[in-house]
Amino acid sequence: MGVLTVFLDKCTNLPNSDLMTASDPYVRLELEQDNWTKDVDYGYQKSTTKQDDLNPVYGETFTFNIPTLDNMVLTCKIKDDDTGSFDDKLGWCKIKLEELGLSETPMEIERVVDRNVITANGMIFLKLSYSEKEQGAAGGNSGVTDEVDV
Ligand SMILES: [Ca+2]
Ligand SMILES: [Ca+2]
Ligand SMILES: [Ca+2]
Repeated sequence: MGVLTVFLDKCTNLPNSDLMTASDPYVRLELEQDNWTKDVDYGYQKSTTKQDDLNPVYGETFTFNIPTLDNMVLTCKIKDDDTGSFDDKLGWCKIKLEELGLSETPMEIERVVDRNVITANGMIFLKLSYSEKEQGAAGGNSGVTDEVDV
């Protein structure tokens, strides 16, 4: 097993979708293995919501336990928190992890999430790293598996 670490830095120039105030953006990180035959879902994680902020700074770290980077796709969806109605979409991007050559040293990634002609594009800024972690590899106790409470 390995561990994918996603450091969500910030977003910039997000579109506004609220009438009297600015958008209240949060980021939903979805991880999926996009296979030829059958896709494998590795779930999603959500950032906090930043109230009335089109340039939200998060500084939040998320980890996913995954067996490999092969065919892995990280989808970032940015949405506006709207109580009482469906959350508006503010932007999204798909990042193919296999092509990046990730290592344990965090790699800075910036992607367009909302393409604009006149104004600046909406962007997301992340740092991604991946480490292959051996399970239960503490000393030479072969045959003994560490139990981890979740
Ligand atoms: Ca809205
Ligand atoms: Ca708002
Ligand atoms: Ca809102």
